[in-house]
Amino acid sequence: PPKCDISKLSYLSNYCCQRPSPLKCPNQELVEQLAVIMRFRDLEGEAMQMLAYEKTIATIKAFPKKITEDTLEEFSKLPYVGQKTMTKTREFLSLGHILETKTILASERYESLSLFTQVFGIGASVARQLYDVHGLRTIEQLHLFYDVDAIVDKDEDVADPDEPPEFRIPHALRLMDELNLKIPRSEVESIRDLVMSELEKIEPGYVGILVGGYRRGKQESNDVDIVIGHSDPSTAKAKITGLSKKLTRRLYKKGVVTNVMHLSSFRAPNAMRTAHWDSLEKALTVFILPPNLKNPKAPRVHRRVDLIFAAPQSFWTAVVGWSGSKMFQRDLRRWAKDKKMLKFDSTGITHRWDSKQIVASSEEDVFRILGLEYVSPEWRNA
Ligand code: DGT
Ligand code: MG
Repeated sequence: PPKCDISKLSYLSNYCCQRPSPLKCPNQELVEQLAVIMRFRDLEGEAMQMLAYEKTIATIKAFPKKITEDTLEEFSKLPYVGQKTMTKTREFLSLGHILETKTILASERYESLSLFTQVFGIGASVARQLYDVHGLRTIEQLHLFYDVDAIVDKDEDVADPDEPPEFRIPHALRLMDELNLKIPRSEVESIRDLVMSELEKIEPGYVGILVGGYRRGKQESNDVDIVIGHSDPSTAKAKITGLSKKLTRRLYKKGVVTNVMHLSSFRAPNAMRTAHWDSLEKALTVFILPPNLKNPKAPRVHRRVDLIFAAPQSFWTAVVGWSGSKMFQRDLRRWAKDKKMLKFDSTGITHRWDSKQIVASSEEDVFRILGLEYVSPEWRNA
């Protein structure tokens, strides 16, 4: 992706999409302490409070100065930095930690709820139910509760040779330790190469861009996100439609895809992610790479891989949307709505008054249409 001129961005803006947000900021430790409180609010279902923390944290990520007694005054004037944040920041400066964070980290409730929500398919409200109603505390107890061994084995008996089995909570529990391992950049690239070579066999001309945290420069990712398009604009739409199913079936037959958790071209009401923000065709899958011929003893690990299929008129908005971060994308929407009377999501940019689409021809074009300075992915870590 092209580089950007960060002197044209400002950490004072109310919108993440106008601020330069690096992967690691000078106040990373404070960010991590506040993130525990944010996470706890999320686990408790306190959406507004969680969002308030998300906004404050995003502001701090773009503040280029180390917060000290000398810079505290300037810090206090930043957007979304209020009295509560100032109290906690002062605690952090004098104690080296935030008192509430310490209490949360020591609580059994936080420990169990965060553990439970690491399982794909278990969101905060189910986790609270497991904790409050069923009295569960540990992963071993979840295994018994969901009858993991019986259900997964039964599934294997009835497996359809053409369709990858749906990834459900018992599968997620069985693979939890593997799926929690971080993915190095080299493996992210191997997964992309494998997907592209399989697409090439279906039909030449497909293009794929690695998005998500990888594109923002993360050394280790939690999953792999790939936006897939086709280079021939006149036939691309037809070549993308239905591709998620075609591709995942092929990869399943090869033993690369082991499960899918969501396969669709529309919003799925019961999707395992909390929200699907666009109407792009996508396949949320579990992969396992074939044995490495150079290193046959290397452990093979199941990985979460999201494949997003975009027709030409959606391609660049899909790349921007799926490159994240979540807060960066959120503020692109907010900016488009508040300032431009436009609607932005990964599917495209449209006029609010007549839903007419404005098609972007590059990533920079997306920013130009929205009336924003271009921000390159490594500065989108809001
Ligand atoms: P990680 O945890 O290392 O995978 O970090 P990210 O930033 O890659 O996070 P991830 O994979 O959850 O999501 C990638 C980006 O895509 C994220 O910044 C926001 C966006 N995103 C995630 N889920 C959806 C979705 O359902 N629809 C749309 N439009 N965007 C999504
Ligand atoms: Mg990702």
